[in-house]
Amino acid sequence: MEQAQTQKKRIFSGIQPTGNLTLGNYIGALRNFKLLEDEYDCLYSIVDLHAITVRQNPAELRKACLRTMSIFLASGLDPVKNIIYFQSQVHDHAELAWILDCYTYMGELSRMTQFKDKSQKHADNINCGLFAYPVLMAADILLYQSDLVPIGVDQKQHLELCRDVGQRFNALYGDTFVIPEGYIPKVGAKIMSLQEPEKKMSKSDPEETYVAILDKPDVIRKKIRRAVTDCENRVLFDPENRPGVSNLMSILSALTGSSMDAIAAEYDGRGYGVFKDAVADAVIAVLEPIQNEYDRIIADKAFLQQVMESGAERASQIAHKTMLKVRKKVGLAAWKL
Ligand code: ATP
Ligand code: LTN
Repeated sequence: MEQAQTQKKRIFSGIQPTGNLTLGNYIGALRNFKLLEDEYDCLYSIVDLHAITVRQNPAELRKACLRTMSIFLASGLDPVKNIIYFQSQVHDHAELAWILDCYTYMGELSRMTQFKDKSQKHADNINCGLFAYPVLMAADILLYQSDLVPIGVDQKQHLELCRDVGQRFNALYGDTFVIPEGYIPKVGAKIMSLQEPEKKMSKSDPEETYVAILDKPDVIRKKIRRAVTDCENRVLFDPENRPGVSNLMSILSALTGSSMDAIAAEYDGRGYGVFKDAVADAVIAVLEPIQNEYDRIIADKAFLQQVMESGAERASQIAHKTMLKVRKKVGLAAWKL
């Protein structure tokens, strides 16, 4: 008798459909999704419930959801190998988040740096969803019994919280959830703003601070040429003292695989103009093919609809199993799922 095939490990990650996806999202998260699709069982979600923790224009949000899904597909993710879907179309996310809210402490959530940052940015709308955002993220991950979570370094604190809540639940009720590990890239886990290189590149900041995945080549070149560096004209990796040039070196290294030493050896002494053009060339070489695919995919609404429906259905099947287990453990009616 042939042995049953061993189950592949599972991956879950999510990206918010807010604004334009950036080069930071691509290097820190999206391109790793593709690298992992053969070795793992992967779910990639467009986390629209997370997006509404800050005010969104409804029509714009719906479009951004489709744009984000099209970018996932254009970057090469296979919708058969991977489950690609909208978070809000699998109701179990919200249900598990509510249950886990009851196992998460106010003190834990008050310490989250993203909550502190976003409360400052949106001082007129510090809502409960923004506060409980990391619990919904924990629910996303735990719902699928995920082993690995590809993220940029800014999400490390949220992943720690997810592990803590999962472990707390397991300790109370016996093994229920797989406790996940993060998958954070060695280079490019935190791409910085082009204008304020001490800050993370973020899609909700002004246009000139980021390269969007969909920026056309001339715009990419212009933005990189205008990126803040310093007046020393040296191409040396030193994030503390030369954050701007070090950020550009990280981008080049992440996209070409060259080491920082090799980049310094090639470009130091040749001036920032030559170096910035090389960075722009590397970014364009990676993004242009994605943009061409994107134009084709975003126009194919029937295909998008089919990916969306089958993704939600496949995700729901896995999610339901966990929910049944969780409902039994906490004492909720569990026979009607
Ligand atoms: P926002 O600015 O709207 O808060 P964001 O740009 O941080 O959003 P998310 O949707 O929250 O984007 O993040 C999606 C993924 O991209 C996460 O895994 C996150 O860690 C990663 N990521 C985001 N920005 C960067 C960055 N500058 N460098 C590396 N990874 C990043
Ligand atoms: N919180 C993440 C997006 C996100 C996520 C997830 C990432 C929501 N759920 C689950 C990994 C796994 C962010 O703001 N970048």
